[in-house]
Amino acid sequence: MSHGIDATFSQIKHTLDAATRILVSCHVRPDADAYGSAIAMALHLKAQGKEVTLWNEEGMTEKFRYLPESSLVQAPPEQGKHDFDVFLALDTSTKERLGRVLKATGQVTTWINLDHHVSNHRYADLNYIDDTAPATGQILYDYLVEVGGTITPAVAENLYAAISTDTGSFQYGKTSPHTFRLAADLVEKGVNVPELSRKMYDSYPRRRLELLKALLNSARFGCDDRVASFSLSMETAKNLAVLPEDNEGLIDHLRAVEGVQVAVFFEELPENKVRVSMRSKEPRFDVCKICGLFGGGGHPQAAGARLSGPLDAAEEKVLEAICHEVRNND
Ligand SMILES: [Mn+2]
Repeated sequence: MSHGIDATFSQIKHTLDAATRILVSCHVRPDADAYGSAIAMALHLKAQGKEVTLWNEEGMTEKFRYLPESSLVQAPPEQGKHDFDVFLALDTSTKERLGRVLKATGQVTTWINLDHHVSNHRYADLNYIDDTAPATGQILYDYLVEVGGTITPAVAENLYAAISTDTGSFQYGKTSPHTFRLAADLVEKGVNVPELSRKMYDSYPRRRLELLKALLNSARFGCDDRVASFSLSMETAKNLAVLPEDNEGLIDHLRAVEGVQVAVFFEELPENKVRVSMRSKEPRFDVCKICGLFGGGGHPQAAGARLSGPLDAAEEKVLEAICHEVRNND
């Protein structure tokens, strides 16, 4: 799967310096780390005078429009293929996770891949993968500091949103002293913490609460109450007019229960597919490994996979695999 090299920031900078047309992109079902990193990088490259295109399969979703300069994000065109000197993929562990962006991409001279997923396939010519970083936003911060890029207030807010959300508000295991120091630096560079936090965490549509009600009604506990799950059928999603981004973070309600080691969210998708998200409370229960059994990946404490339906059969299969893993790692 590996074609390219593990690159340094300075090799990446030299490649970007020599390029004119640069495509910046990030994974399908984007979160604030994907969008925030991509917008921050696009702003940096525009300031360098580059012709920057920023595509995500879904364009800009309603939920993340609070990110400064979010209108830079466009959906890829339905027709035609576009050539670029550099394709810069951020927070994206496999090429396939770029989705429809790939279809609109023609010739690319150099692929660059900056990411923090341990399961990254190193699919680019230049790969910079740091799985000790809690967010791709932190890697981007380190990059900008090393190459002497200017961190404007808009760049700072995008990076702060990326890091705050991917660390669960600076709580998860990979949150380091460096993470707190760079967050402080971003605040000095213009992040309005209360206002941005309100937009990130206290501005959900009521629809999301209705979805949570439905999900909690489907909650089940297994494996001696150490594995908690809930599921969303396409019928319920349709009845509540749920948008894909509405369910982000709801799984935390399951993980937050005392004694629960692994939380699981099952979502029925079209074409008899099921999307599974997992969160684990401790690194010894490695959900990236479990998701790997089903062709997925991610991080040891936050991972996902897609498998074939129907929903109830997928639930049984996955819950059994998780219980096995939990019991093996006591
Ligand atoms: Mn991330």
